[in-house]
Amino acid sequence: MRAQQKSAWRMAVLSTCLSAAIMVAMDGSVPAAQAASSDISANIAPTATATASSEDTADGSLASKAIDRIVDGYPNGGDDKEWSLVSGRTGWIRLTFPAPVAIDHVVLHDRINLTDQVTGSNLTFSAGASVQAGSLPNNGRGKTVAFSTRSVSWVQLNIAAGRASTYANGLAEFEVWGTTTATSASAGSGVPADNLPGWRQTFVEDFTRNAPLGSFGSIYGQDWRGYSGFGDTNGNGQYAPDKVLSVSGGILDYYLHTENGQHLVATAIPMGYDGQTYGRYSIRFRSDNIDGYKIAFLLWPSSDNWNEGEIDWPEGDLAGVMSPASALKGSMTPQGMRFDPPTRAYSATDSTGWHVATTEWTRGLVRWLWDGVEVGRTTIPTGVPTTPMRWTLQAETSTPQPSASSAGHLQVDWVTAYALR
Ligand SMILES: [Ca+2]
Ligand SMILES: [Ca+2]
Ligand SMILES: [Ca+2]
Repeated sequence: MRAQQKSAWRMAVLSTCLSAAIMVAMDGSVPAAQAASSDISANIAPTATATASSEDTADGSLASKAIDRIVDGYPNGGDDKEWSLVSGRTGWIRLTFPAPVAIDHVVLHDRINLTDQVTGSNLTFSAGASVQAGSLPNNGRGKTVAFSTRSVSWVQLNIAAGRASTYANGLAEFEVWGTTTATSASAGSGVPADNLPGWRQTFVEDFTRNAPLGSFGSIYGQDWRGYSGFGDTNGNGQYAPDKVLSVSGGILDYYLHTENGQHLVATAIPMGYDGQTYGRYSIRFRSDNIDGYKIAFLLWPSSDNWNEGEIDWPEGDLAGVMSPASALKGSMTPQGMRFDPPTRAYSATDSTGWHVATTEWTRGLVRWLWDGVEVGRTTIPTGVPTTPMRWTLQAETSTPQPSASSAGHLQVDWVTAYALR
């Protein structure tokens, strides 16, 4: 799962920093926005008003902090990232929407500290039967509570019990999932060309400028071209962007192949080496079946300090199923990093067809989507990276290494990135 050799990163940084022209938001070649609108599933809780039976105003643990999109709190990231009762195990929090919304599940995150824990709860609604929510994972891992779709103006969590050590119950975060209409967002297969609920689009590339082999760096920028002239993670491939990367017909093409006994690979860096903290990253791509090659698209610490974490998605052999993972911030040992979630998840389909893979990285939570459907999410809020990371589209050799005759194309239709509003 480890995606890079330290020495490789050092060389990459040294070779590109001096000439780094930071890719600014919204590349000038953005095509006209699609006129289409579409219904998408989203966490709409932040559009609500939160009220509660009590809230700890002295510590800033307000009801509104349960819908600030941050899964954090005492003692990790501060009391002002969570909602807490003034004291006690029982109470309620209600989210009231400005207009009725159709919802079908919530995701509840307990306060992340291990002293306070909700052990009994239920949901009530402005319309429709109540739903048991039970106990919540003590560390703040999200608990999904699904129910039949209902149109409501408010939803309320009623906390009925807490573990014995509880001083004050509450929530790190209260997600409410429903459909919302987003103009020109992810409609069909076209490149998204607008903001999404809760997200501000900061980068988009649809590959509308042709770039023959050898010219990708001069046309799209040296940062985009990525590393050159040294070995890939397992040492069997060599980064040779000028023999691998080209653009035609609106598609970025990775031609993975062997020349003179050398397996040739490439890594594209869409947004430059500085990266950003938190974000939503989508890529539409497909691949031929190419034995011995894989992709590891990932977010990597801008500092190159692996101990800050690593977020991989999609990762897998070409063109197999894809799997996500997040290295736990601060988990470095001589054996490497620990990864979350503890159980591997996989995409529902392989990558021979066109698919959209999305990473959604917020404070305390990473979610991974395949064609808009959640494949997995992190389970340890305190392990989620909190420092800037760069988006890295890495194609490399796998194990066992390719034969000299193995060759094929990895194609990228578009990429886009967003920042938290
Ligand atoms: Ca929060
Ligand atoms: Ca807890
Ligand atoms: Ca395109």
